[in-house]
Amino acid sequence: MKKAPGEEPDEQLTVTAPKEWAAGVPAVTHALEYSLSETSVRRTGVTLLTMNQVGGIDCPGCAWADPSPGHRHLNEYCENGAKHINDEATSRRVTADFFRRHTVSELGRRSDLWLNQQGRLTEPMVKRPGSDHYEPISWHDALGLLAEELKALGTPDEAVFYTSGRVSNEAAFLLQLFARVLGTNNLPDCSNMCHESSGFALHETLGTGKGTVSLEDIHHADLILVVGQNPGTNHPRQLSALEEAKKNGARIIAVNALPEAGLLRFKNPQEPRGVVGRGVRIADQFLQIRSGGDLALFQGLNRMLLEAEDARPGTVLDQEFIRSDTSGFEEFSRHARTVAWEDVLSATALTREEIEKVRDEVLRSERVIVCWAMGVTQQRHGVPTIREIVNFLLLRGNLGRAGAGACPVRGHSNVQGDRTMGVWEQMPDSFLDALGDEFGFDPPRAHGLDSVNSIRAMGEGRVKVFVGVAGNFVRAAPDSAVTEDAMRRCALTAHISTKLNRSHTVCGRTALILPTLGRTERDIQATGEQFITVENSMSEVHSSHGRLEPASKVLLSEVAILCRLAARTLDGTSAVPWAEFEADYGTIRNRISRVVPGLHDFNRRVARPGGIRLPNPVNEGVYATATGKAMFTCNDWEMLHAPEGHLLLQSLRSHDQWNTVPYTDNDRYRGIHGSRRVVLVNPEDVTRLGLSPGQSVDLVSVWADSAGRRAENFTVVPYPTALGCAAAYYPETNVLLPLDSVAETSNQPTAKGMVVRLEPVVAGGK
Ligand SMILES: Nc1nc2c(c(=O)[nH]1)N[C@H]1C(S)=C(S)[C@@H](COP(=O)(O)OP(=O)(O)OC[C@H]3O[C@@H](n4cnc5c(=O)[nH]c(N)nc54)[C@H](O)[C@@H]3O)O[C@H]1N2
Ligand SMILES: Nc1nc2c(c(=O)[nH]1)N[C@H]1C(S)=C(S)[C@@H](COP(=O)(O)OP(=O)(O)OC[C@H]3O[C@@H](n4cnc5c(=O)[nH]c(N)nc54)[C@H](O)[C@@H]3O)O[C@H]1N2
Ligand code: SF4
Ligand SMILES: [Mo]
Repeated sequence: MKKAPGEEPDEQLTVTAPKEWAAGVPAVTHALEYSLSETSVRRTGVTLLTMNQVGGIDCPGCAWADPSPGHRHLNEYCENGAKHINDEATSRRVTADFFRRHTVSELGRRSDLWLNQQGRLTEPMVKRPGSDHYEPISWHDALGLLAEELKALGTPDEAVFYTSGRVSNEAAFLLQLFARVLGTNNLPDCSNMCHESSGFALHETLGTGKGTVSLEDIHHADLILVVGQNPGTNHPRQLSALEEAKKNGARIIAVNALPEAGLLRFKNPQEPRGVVGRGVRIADQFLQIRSGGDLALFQGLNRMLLEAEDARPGTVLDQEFIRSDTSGFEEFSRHARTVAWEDVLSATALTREEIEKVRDEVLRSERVIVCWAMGVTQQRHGVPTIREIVNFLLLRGNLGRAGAGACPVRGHSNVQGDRTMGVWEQMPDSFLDALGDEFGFDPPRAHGLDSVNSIRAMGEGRVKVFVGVAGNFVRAAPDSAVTEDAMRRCALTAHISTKLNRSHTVCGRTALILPTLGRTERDIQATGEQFITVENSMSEVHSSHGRLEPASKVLLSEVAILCRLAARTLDGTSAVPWAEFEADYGTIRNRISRVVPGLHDFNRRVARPGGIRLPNPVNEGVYATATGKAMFTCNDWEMLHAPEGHLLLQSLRSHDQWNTVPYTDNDRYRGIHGSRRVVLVNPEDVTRLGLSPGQSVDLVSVWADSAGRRAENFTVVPYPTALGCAAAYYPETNVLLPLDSVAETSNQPTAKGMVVRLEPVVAGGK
């Protein structure tokens, strides 16, 4: 039985053998069990029936794409999509009475799971300076209080506006507009902690931060590499797409520190044969890589491809594509040949034969796609790793043609759209020029603060007001103790949220909870019912229509809250028609049409089934890079090293959580039940470190500042992870991740590459 100090006790931990397959009947039954315990049957049924259908609700879960309209199943959602929907559609409510019964300090001792289970937030609340209680406040007074605080700042740069990727395009566009009219680019977002490394690497080498493939491309690839990604849990319908690709003859290679369930076998719940039998084998080859070894792997692979071309000139590389579409090949080719095999093998913990097998698969394949996610981006070398993946694709011209390309698999359902709408602290001048022209103002040009730098600025008193639109910044951010201290130094923290989380309990001197409609809910404004739009990982923009009655009559939409806040703060000094925007979201989309390239005629085009696919210039052979071509790059690395007696720790998601929000204490596919305070360690490492299965340990992270960050009371679970590499859940381990431990250039926290030691907990105290 494991618990953090002050937390309510967990159930007893039980560990069973990890599953080899994902999805299938148990998955569906499990989702229904969850929904029945969380919400009324009617609310569940209404939401699920319209989920991911044309004219229905876009799943608020991950950003995986829907099949094209004629090809959707009746139940076009996965187990986890059903859980996310039901978590929002819960019939439980957090009322003013709840806050009378619980002090803020008491809520601060509750677990993430407990806070989320209390249900939907129902009315605006304020915590005043010196008080330990939230109390009700009217919308008028709440927004007035926040507006006054913003107006009183010495400079607008003393405020930050955080967003998380569940926010709609319309709300995201208004948020960045408000921040910029106010005068700041301080727009940190969850993307800073998610795919920032992808954005930086792809922008530099290809001139666009987005992936280049469509779902159709996945279906028609010959070879797909799934790198640092756990689709069975985090993008379950990606498995249906991989299954379809296999039916069409594709081969699949999984590169992961863990043998994740869905990567090995998949039982498709949509197909009769998914119900019985062993399902389809997904990965033809599984490379169990050492943490942070992916750059070395791709470099080794690229060297092998160059050498294969040397041996059989004109048969391996796409020389014509290299000549017409790329720059930097010669230098890259010289550099790649210097990579030492012993370095590659020790950094990857793979054998040369395993990498040769990948090379042979590549040589047999006309069309290759690389998919990747957090196992790659949340590493110190995340950016150069993705640059090396681009080198790999360029060598054989696997770009800009059907069935080939780069596929960074996005997390939140609209995280990509938020960026398209201008939520980024470093938007280029072309966007700022268009925004300024449209609304008649001069947007600030200096880059704003990202997530990590916002924490520094709050900690140093340079930022005084934190406004969060969705998300749970305090738990998502690294270095929990440092982040919490930074939040507490703010004069005011305000959160536009659907559900209670720790960010509401670790707050500034004044704190506001501004409860909002969820995506599942009907959104009625002065001109009638509204819909919102989102963009998935494959650049498809489509509408989402809420169907449920709102959780409370008092809730306002995100758009309404932002419009009223902006109008109050800017006091009629801006020419932006905030009231018109609130009344009719179509008027916001008209403006987006004129500011965002590719979204012209937005309202008309988004009404078509399937919506709009934003063009990717790379697929037209246009590269907005420094050389005007797709760029080969030379990438150096240093192996991620854990000193003797230490392990490399990755923090990851269980099957039963949505980011910072655990739904239960179980992780079914990994065989963990009843506790999240577990550390998965290779059995050989358990023995080597003198530990025993089931033993209680503290995780202590090692960093240059020797601050001795500690996460207490974890149970050692022997697990088939790569040797020397351990895994434990996020956000419980964020306390271990130093604020300064970030990926080169992207400044993204290295949540997959921590160095830790496991200290046995001595019975009776330390
Ligand atoms: N159910 C559910 N779905 C989700 C989310 C959720 O919390 N719950 N979150 C959403 C969000 S915001 C995101 S960003 C995505 C995240 O989707 P993922 O990136 O799949 O999420 P993680 O759980 O962080 O898993 C990362 C994977 O990388 C592997 N890995 C770790 N280190 C390395 C390494 O050095 N090299 C390689 N090759 N592999 C490594 C891990 O073993 C793990 O399988 O999921 C989205 N979907
Ligand atoms: N150690 C470690 N840290 C990580 C990661 C990791 O793998 N390891 N992953 C990182 C990644 S990839 C990400 S994306 C971030 C996630 O960071 P965030 O996006 O900030 O976190 P979430 O847990 O998704 O936020 C959940 C909260 O969002 C609010 N919410 C949900 N739906 C809505 C809505 O429709 N509207 C509004 N206004 N609010 C809503 C609810 O109040 C809920 O409590 O965490 C990052 N942090
Ligand atoms: S794969 Fe992602 S978007 Fe699709 S239903 Fe599942 S959680 Fe929702
Ligand atoms: Mo994410």
